[in-house]
Amino acid sequence: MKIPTFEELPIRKDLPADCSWGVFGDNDPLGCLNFLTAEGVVEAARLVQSGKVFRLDAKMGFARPPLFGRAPAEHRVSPLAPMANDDFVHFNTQESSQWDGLGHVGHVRHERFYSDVTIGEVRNGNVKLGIHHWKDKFVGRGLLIDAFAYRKAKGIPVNSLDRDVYTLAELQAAIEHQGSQLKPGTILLVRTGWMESYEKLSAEEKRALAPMETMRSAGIEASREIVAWFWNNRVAAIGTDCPAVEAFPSDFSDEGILHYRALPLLGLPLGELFVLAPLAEDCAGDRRYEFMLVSAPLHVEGGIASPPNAVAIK
Ligand code: UVW
Repeated sequence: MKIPTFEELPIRKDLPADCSWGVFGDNDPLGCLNFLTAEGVVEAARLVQSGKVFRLDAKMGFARPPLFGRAPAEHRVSPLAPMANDDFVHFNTQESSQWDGLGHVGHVRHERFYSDVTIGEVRNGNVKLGIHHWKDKFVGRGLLIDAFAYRKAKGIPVNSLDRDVYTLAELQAAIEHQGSQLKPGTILLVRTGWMESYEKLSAEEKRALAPMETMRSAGIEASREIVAWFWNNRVAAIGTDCPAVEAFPSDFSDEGILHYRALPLLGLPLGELFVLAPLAEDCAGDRRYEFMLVSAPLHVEGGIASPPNAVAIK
């Protein structure tokens, strides 16, 4: 299948600029996950050499209170028989680590989600873009860009708990610094250092940071150039250890933000609040920043988002 370059998008004149709609067929629910292939899974399995497994999800409920005003998770044990138990977990799929599904954010001006889907379609079952379409698609080569370590190595200050932007040039330089390569069909993980800084805050400081109005975070550049680079390199998804992938605050009335460029326009899954520090430490130790990544999102018909349920296997 011939994939157009970013500069050749959109594939029809009546479609929004910089969108990939129709490249993988009408009503495609996968977006850039289409760059993950069966051959890619076999190649990714060859990267498993030490047998070390790194869980990429934070514990449910790690953020107290949850960020952006989201509700806390509830867990209740329910007796089934005198010596048997069940339990219930009631949670917002974005209260901890998460993949933003393609029904999460629609474009502010075009008022459409990926594949030209309407808000009505998403809110009435989300049949076309539900997370269930990803149930067995999210496996392939992972590559960690340790942008945080790169900055430290170069003596560039980082303030993860402020609106500090990791530029495209820095991500590219970090890849070179690591001796890594960006290959087609890669799930990118980018470490900003946010999670570790957050963990060091006091309970009071966490409470003060959590609301939408006061949240501040480092993140990656939001630009046409960076999404062109992702698309032209066949990046399948991006997971980060910060709350919004892009630096926050970001202005949701600005159609240039990464949430619009990635989710509705390109169908590029965004992952937030991933645990990357233990993986980064291991990668620095053996200088191998690539691994097999296995993510099994919730099998929920019409789901909007999901904990990644992800492991990196080295
Ligand atoms: C924000 O930018 C608010 O992030 P999320 O994808 O969690 O909605």
